[in-house]
Amino acid sequence: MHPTPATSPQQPEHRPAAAPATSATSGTEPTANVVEVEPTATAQAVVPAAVQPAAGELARLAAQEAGTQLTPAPTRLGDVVPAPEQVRPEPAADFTLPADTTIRVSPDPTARAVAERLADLLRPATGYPLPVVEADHPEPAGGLALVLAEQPALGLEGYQLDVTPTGVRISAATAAGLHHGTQTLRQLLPAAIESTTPVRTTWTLPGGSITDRPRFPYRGAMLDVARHFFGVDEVLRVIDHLARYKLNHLHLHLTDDQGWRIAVESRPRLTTIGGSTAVGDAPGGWYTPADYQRIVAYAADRHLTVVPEIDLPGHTNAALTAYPELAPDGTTPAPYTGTDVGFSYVDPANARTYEFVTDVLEEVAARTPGPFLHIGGDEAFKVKGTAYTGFVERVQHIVAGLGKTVVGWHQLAPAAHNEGRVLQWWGTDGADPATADAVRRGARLILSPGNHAYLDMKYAPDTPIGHDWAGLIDVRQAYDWDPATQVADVPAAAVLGVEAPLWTESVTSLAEVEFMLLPRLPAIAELGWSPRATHDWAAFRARLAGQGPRWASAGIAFHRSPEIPWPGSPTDPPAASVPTPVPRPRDPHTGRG
Ligand code: TNX
Repeated sequence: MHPTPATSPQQPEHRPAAAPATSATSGTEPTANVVEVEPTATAQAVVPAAVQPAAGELARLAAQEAGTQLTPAPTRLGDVVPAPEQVRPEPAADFTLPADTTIRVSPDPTARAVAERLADLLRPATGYPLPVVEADHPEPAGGLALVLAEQPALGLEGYQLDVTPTGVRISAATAAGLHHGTQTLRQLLPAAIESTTPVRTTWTLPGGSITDRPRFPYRGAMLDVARHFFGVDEVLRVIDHLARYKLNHLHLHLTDDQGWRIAVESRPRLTTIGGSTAVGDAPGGWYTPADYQRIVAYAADRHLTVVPEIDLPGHTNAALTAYPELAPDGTTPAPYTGTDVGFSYVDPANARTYEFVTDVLEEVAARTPGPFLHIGGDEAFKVKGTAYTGFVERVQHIVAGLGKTVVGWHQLAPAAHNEGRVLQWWGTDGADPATADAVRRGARLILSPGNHAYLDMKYAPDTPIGHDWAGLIDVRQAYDWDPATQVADVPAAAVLGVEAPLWTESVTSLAEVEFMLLPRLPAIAELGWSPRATHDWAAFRARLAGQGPRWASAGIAFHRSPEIPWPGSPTDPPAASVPTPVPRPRDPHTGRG
């Protein structure tokens, strides 16, 4: 590792000058980890076109190991995660991309942007030029067509994909639908399509039609950038992973006791002081307005909405180190780099607290194009009863005044209803009368049950990072639940969707993020997208297995769960005994290695 100045072009986000950047600088290292995959028996790797950015030690190991041991099978039309609503294979209708493939697209800027993104995805591995051409009535004509057209049955995010001997056509009523269709197209190509360098192979798609649309409108993942800070480039890579599985929201947990990560121009010390720390001895850091804008824009290009969280009234030690006048006793607390929760809070009885909250939320709202502002509300153990509900009601009111929809952890439930408010359920026993009551009063729910969707839980007792307070979560545990019936006395109609949170007390690098996300994130994504009728563990694990070679091709670290039949020759050792590239163990309390 080498220290990276905060002004390095690859690190536009701010880091405190004194803190040597370690884990988060991994994206800047030159590397020799170009993935050499054997995509099919006939494929040959071509000389790498460019040096690729490193994804860290873990990713290197994962790519090397999985790339050599996972032999992808030919892709069938139904081999898509999340499972599409309808799949109609036509075995005689396979189509092979010619080297002169053109992407024809309806003359609409948002559709064109989807076509450009598709070309960006397909160019590295194919090495084809893939020009994008607008046409009033795009036809595949021996290539690819993206057609924007009225199709009420497909809704806001659905698409239709047809592979015929004359090409591939994706049609949708919205650019979001076209985008999801391109993610399906990507999965229908051989796994080597994920290679970052050209691969010589036959780019054949299985023939037939897919008609698809999501079960729930909200499908998200959360990244905690407060306990450990992740730079812009790392967040962008996480966005790529979310987009693959048709998620449409990225929730950023931007503030906590250990660090404040978003610049607020009217309260500069929040970041210069509050942003300088993280768990253990890890470097701090924060996003400038331009950094945050880059994240929001990159997400929007992939049809993801950013949901910023400013956690209040608890989880505020970092804010209090910067603005101690908000602390209940007015004294400056020591910076906190441990992993306890529930001790800090802004004073709900102090008028300046609400000025502070207004200043912060106003700026964050102004920079956030999406409709949601997340105000946390969890584990404020020292703000009880009406002090807590009164605080929440005032903050909900501030959010509404900014034209945003309030989201908060389900501890918000006892507070009065506020038009449109959304509670994020993270319980583990599926019953909570206060939440059910809030739903009766009009709240909608995002489901993140701790014992299924918490991606900071360990996979198994020997998983070297992560927690186990909500249990161990391997892939089946992540997959085997139903958002429509998860919380007692909450009707399916009140469920907005699902979200997989990744808390990062023990997660210190991009490779560790990927290791915890994959392969569980696709399980949660499938619960949010696919019709319940497709829910079937045996079928899911077989489809998920096909994603392994794709991650390997792309150099993405993942956990080789023994529950999944990762492809490989019969002589390979069983997955459980394959040495899995795992993060080194850490002290669960300090987060230190
Ligand atoms: C609980 S879940 C928290 C977080 C921790 C997490 C660790 C929730 C709303 N609060 O502060 O990081 O557990 O699993």
